[in-house]
Amino acid sequence: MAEEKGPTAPPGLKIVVVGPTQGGKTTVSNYIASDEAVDFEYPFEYNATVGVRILECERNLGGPATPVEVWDVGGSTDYEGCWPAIMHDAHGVVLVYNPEQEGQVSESGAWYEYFVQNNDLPDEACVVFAFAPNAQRGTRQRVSPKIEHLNVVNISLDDGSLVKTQFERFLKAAKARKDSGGGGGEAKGAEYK
Ligand SMILES: Nc1nc2c(ncn2[C@@H]2O[C@H](COP(=O)(O)OP(=O)(O)OP(=O)(O)O)[C@@H](O)[C@H]2O)c(=O)[nH]1
Ligand SMILES: [Mg+2]
Repeated sequence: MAEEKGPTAPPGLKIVVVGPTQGGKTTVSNYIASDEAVDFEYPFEYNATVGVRILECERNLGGPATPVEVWDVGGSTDYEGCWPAIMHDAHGVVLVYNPEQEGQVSESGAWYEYFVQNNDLPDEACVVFAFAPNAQRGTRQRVSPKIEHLNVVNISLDDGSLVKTQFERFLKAAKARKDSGGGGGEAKGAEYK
């Protein structure tokens, strides 16, 4: 029989993937939530995400496997009304934009302000993937001055494994923050002893 539990924090991590429309959020989300050593897809068909999709996976971050929810948010501002609910209890934000699209470079700053700063998340709770699908490795990509102090990782379609490594490192840090009772999620502003 299930043991009755006290009001403890849920065991998992909630990660919200945001950024301008067609920046590559769904592409990156599918990749980071997959358990297979898949690579980014060829050929590619774009379908706008309506509202939000939630992908569930488990990751070994030390100790028992950690359940991870990846919330892939549609980039259209039509769903803006849902954003506060989407951000509720989030432990981290993955910001994805296409650095070869001028509009997306400046928009990425606004996404950071809304989803990270306005939610009182620390900058460490945000990783940025600048996704230029067909860029040559080593190409210097454009970054908005508002987010250049963050961990900005340049990726192309050849960089699937780099995304996985960076995401795992990001999750480990998010788990450490959560376990120590700080930096977002249900632990925000609370003191756990
Ligand atoms: N996986 C993949 N992505 C590509 C390819 N070619 C282009 N892309 C990029 O992927 C982008 C859109 O993909 P999505 O991941 O669906 O974009 P999104 O950010 O989820 O878009 P919304 O859901 O509308 O907010 C395209 O606009 C291209 O920049 C390709 O061959 N494979
Ligand atoms: Mg999408």
